[in-house]
Amino acid sequence: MNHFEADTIAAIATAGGAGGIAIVRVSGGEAEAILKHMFIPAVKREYFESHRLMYGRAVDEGGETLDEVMAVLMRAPSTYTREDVAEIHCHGGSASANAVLGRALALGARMAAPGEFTRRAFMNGRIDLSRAEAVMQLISANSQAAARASLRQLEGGVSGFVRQVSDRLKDVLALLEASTDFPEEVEEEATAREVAEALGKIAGEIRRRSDRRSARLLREGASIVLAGRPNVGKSSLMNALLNQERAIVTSIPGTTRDVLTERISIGGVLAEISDTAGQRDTQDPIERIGVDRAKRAVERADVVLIVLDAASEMDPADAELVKAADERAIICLNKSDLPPVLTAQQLQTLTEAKIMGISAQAGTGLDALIDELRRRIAVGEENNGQLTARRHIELAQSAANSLDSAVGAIEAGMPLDTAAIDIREALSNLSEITGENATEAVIDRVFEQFCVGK
Ligand SMILES: Nc1nc2c(ncn2[C@@H]2O[C@H](COP(=O)(O)OP(=O)(O)OP(=O)(O)O)[C@@H](O)[C@H]2O)c(=O)[nH]1
Ligand SMILES: [Mg+2]
Repeated sequence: MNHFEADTIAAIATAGGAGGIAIVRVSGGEAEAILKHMFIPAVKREYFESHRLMYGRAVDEGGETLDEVMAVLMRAPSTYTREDVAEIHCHGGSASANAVLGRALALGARMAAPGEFTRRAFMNGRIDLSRAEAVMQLISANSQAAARASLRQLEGGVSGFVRQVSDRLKDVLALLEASTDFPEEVEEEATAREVAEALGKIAGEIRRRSDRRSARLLREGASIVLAGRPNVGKSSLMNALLNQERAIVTSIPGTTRDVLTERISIGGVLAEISDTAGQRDTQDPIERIGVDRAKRAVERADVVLIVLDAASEMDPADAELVKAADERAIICLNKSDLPPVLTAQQLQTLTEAKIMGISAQAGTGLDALIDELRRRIAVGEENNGQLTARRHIELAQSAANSLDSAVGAIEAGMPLDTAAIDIREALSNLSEITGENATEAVIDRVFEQFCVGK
């Protein structure tokens, strides 16, 4: 891609609100001239050395001090945008940064659109589209795991994967073309088998990398919901897992009325844990709403902790929950500090779900429970390099589907060039991930989601 002619843009690059420093960023051909007009270094100098931080004053057109600042001029091409970039580090809060930005605009810069700095990095060929999206994801990452995944993309994980898979598909395509161009020299049936096998393998790899569940876990975190009849100790367990007295605990059944959600980090994956109202038939209209909300929370959960009271007989509400337990469920047999009435052996005859004995009050069994939760919501190492952006996943899945249909065509004994069409389709989807053949509209949509100043 060529360096493209553009005007000079400016924006506040740091988040709004109070803070130690705020940074005004200017990028484009006029960045140096603008900086020299509005910044007076404490140590007088004619020439601004590139990439060197200078202390001084930002001044208005009359030479009055706007703020005491640090400034740096970074000459192209070793900059974020590959254009000349100036950054002025002002005192935090919006007043000073706004005054400095206002001055840069008065000197001829234009206010940057959302994501425009990163868009320029893309247009100037410094990063591909998937890396630009990684920048955005990193900014909004809300857990260590999400940040790590974004960083891997930023380091080119997605681009590398796309390149590697595309190269292999091109090899397969070459093989197909040889067999259709010189049918007399190629063993058609052996080629077909070889191609189908290679395509199936590639499709599988693409699918593993574009697993929707792992992507959602990385992006949004997992949701863990506590469910159970009243008074079994759901709120006590919530507090024990959070290590704080968050939910109200009493011996009165029906204490919790609403869904109460808190965030915790389990093995670097962000999780939202929700305490819910005890599930029972009730005449109390408020409690009934709470029970409905509890049921809906359970439907959406990644993991459901079904809490039972080990010190009392199972009642019909317990039985219903145990019967409904699916692969997301962990049955927590709580109050194991009391003399046992309901046992794990009894439950095993009713459900396949994992059963764990715990005491929310005494704290026993909680480490094992947390380990189990960690295993359930972990995004496995085999998903190292997992695509996390929705756009990438959609494109990767379409590519995998095209490859499946190529395999289908070959297995149905159709001519090999039918498969070639599907492979080209898959290649086109893959190249859209890195933006090689992304349309202006796709590019616009990607950068629209950025914040101003990035
Ligand atoms: N002995 C013992 N008592 C417990 C344990 N966990 C909770 N309790 C007691 O059980 C009672 C109910 O606890 P909660 O945590 O409020 O129960 P809940 O399931 O949230 O109840 P609702 O909000 O009414 O649905 C309280 O008196 C707790 O102290 C436990 O592990 N052992
Ligand atoms: Mg409760």
